[in-house]
Amino acid sequence: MRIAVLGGDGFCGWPTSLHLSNLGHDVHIVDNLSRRWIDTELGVQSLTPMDSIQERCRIWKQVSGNEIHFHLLDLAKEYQRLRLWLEEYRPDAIIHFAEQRAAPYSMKSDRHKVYTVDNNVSATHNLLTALVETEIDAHLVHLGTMGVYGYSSVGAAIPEGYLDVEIENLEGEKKGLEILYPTRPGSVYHMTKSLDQILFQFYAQNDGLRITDLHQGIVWGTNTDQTSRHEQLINRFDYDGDYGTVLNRFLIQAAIKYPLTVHGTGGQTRAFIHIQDTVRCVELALSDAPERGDRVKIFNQMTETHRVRDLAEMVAKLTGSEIAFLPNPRKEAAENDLIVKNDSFLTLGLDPIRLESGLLDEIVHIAEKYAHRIDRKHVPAVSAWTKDIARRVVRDP
Ligand code: NAD
Ligand code: USQ
Repeated sequence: MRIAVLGGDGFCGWPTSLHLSNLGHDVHIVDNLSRRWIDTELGVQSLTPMDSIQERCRIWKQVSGNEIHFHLLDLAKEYQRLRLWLEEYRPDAIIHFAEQRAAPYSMKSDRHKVYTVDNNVSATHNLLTALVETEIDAHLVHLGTMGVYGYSSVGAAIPEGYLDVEIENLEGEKKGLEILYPTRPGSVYHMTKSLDQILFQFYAQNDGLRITDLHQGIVWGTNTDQTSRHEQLINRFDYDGDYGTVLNRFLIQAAIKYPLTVHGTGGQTRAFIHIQDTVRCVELALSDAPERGDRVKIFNQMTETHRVRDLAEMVAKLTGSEIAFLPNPRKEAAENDLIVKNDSFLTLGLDPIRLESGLLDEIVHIAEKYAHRIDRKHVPAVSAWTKDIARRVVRDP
């Protein structure tokens, strides 16, 4: 297939591009490199040394013999170029990773909120309307998030997208209705992913677009089979207070003897998936495309759930680190349970990598190896969800 990977220079997009290219697909990365600019804005860099996207593609060709093409294009701001690009390349499938993905970055200031909404909602909508206009019947696979649902426990499993409810009509008769499982996003970033869901529902229903939305948990780990093939193919690894995700942050904190930064009691339960399983899930989703006229297919893309304090204890046990319980910079439930249905991918053949088996390897081969690249001042998470919370944020545990 000819596959467009939008956001293919990012943490999930790069290993996915390599994985699909390795399977023999003709891969075209489209990216505006905004994530690299945001590193510059924040004064941070990936823990792992990343080459330019052009250099990465050159090395991949050398290692595999396969070509990955790179196209510099802003999906949110360059609608006409996007349409022309689609008309010229006519992909069979499109994987859409191209959004601002950090919740803390999206809550930093009013400017960051505006940027995140403008970028994410416009990118998704521009893509959908361009597909309609060009009459390209590509299967669109979008990376959404588990966090659209919020974390208020009701003791029931989160289904894969839809909920059957019963309502009473004016005659007092009970009628069945299928609705999108209700969202309750916990950040401006997560809110944009909830808005994406409505855009997908509309374009699938109105124009017959074929869409799969992957509601992914927190991705951990760094390398995949393909990024490990050459040191210059290494994946990015974010550790700073805005873009670093919780488990990857604990791993680098352990490597530099920084107390593990647990927000609040650490009673937050979240869904996780290894980056190797992310790329496999995208492959599986591509093999199971919806037909024209189908509702949006929604998969929960996660393999296990953990409480933040349990993760900190696991890392502390492996490394001897201290744990610091800090005032939470976010507005979120202090404690929650989380049960998630993920039958679709298991049925399609996913055999998940478990956290216990991969953690030590990640500490030794990534966190400790590149510890000299860490700037300690960028480790604290200081982006506060409200002005009140900002007054209580701790900058140095
Ligand atoms: P990332 O920031 O590393 O990659 C996103 C890429 O998209 C970057 O290369 C960026 O330059 C590009 N991009 C952003 N806006 C663009 C635009 N307007 N036009 C063109 N390119 C643009 O993020 P990631 O961690 O790889 O996440 C990819 C997707 O997966 C995101 O949509 C995110 O919401 C979702 N996701 C990520 C995680 C995670 O833990 N990393 C978990 C669940 C879901
Ligand atoms: N947390 C800590 N200490 C830290 C960092 C985070 O206790 O040093 C806590 C947070 O308060 C939160 C939890 O860990 O309760 C998860 O935070 P995170 O930054 O790892 O994850 P999140 O903000 O939810 O966002 C990440 C990705 C996002 C993706 C989402 C999947 O950045 O792109 O959509 O995970 S999910 O969480 O399932 O919505």
